[in-house]
Amino acid sequence: MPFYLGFDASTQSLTAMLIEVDHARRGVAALDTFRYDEELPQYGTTAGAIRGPEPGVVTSPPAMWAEALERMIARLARAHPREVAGLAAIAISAQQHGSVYLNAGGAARLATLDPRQPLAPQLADGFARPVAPIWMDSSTTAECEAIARAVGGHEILAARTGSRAFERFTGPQIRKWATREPAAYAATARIDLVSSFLTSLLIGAPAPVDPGDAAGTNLMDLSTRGWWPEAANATAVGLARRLPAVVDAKTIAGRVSSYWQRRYGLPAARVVVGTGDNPSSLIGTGLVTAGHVAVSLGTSNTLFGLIGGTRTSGLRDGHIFGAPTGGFMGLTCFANGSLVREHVRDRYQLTWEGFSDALRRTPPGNHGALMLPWLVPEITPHVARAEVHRLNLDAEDAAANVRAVVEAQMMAMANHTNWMGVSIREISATGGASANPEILQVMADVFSANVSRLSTTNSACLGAALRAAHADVVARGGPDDWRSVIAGFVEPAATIRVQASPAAAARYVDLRRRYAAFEEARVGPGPSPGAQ
Ligand code: XUL
Repeated sequence: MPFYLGFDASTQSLTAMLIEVDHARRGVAALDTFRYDEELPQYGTTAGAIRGPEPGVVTSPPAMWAEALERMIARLARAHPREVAGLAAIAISAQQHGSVYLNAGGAARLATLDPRQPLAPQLADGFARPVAPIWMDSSTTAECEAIARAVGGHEILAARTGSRAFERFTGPQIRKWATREPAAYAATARIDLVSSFLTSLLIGAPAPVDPGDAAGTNLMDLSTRGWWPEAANATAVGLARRLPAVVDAKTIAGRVSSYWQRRYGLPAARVVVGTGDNPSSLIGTGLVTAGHVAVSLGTSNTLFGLIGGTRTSGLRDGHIFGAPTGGFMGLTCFANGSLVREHVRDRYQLTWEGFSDALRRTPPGNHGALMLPWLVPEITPHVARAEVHRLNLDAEDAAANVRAVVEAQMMAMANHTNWMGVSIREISATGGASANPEILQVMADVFSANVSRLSTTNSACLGAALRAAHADVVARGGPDDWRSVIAGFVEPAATIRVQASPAAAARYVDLRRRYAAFEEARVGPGPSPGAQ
């Protein structure tokens, strides 16, 4: 009776989900999560990250991720020995864009880890760079422009790689490191994405990346699903040989290494190539066919769905990534997600129940009050510095400010996803805040769509476990059939299904236009895709 294990290494926490996939029994056998700040305080992170020293710089310690992985495996082996012994395959989902820099010793050490010793200290001198820049970093505007200029402009970069140059993308981050620290870059043997770093730790060898995560680098050619030499050359000298291979998303990267087998009694289970949290959520929300989108309300807010073709012309706000199902997915990402919701809750000394109550007590449209809640530099639209703006809104009115934040997040998502060319009638909501029906009601009204919440809010982690199951079935010679793999796992929770109120939806037609004008007045229409 096979069990499958998915890990989701998100910005703030590591989650593990064990699922059982059998004809008779299908379901979640175990779920465990821990927050880095609380369980590994010695790394000094806040919400999993370290800000500064320069403005816009946001990093995490990769050693913390390695230690978190080991602690989680130890916990699972202790608490669920039967399921762990029956593991057939494992897959990683991880925050996208972050990069881990190993020196030659670090890359070689993967294969020679001593099972009598903990993992993190054995890697300590293997990092060419002790920190990993993560997706919240917004410090590479100059590098974005330089890379775009070198390949012929943002529009060409978008057409080839699925995105114009974005500050958090791995390519601009690598360029900054390589130009500022040339000696350390020269000593870098390998640059991993977070997903391939953790997968490498599991298999004890350098792991590849899939086209979902590789597309978040500004370095992958969508048409070949391999690295684009021009972009690699525009980014850093000798980059291509330092990058992991890009392979199909159902590739088995290796087997669980002897380190984990000997230290924690894991079987030699298959390990599937890892992917980003958004491609993984695509599976975990059951979006294996086009025409349906998901909104994830996590540290970042993202809206994504499968798309037909690649629609890259004029691509300014969003991204095209490879999808785990083999085609392409569109995605738009907003940096001001859960941190903003938590900030308003705390600023007005509310509980989450009080937050919901504020939404219940205020009318859709908020009497015309608007807010631009950019507490951290925003990705969509591009806002370089944290700033908050209010219009017709009293900063002391707690309830109106709660509604203004939620409406702003939903209107920004609705306005900035037109490029996907999908008419949005059905939304699957996921991520922590999707547990809140009042937030989902605002989503339904703003998008004028039906919203359903799936029974898990951990869709990235579920997606990882399902990817493990799918790749294992295919590796055993079974059918490449996503529908049968996800069946029974991604049904919408019966309890939460929200419909738009026609009256409220009508009010947002005008308010969305006013929100767009307010936004444009503050940031301008943004860099044109052709601008250099
Ligand atoms: C997507 C993005 C975030 C991260 C963190 O482009 O930057 O969603 O993957 O979750």
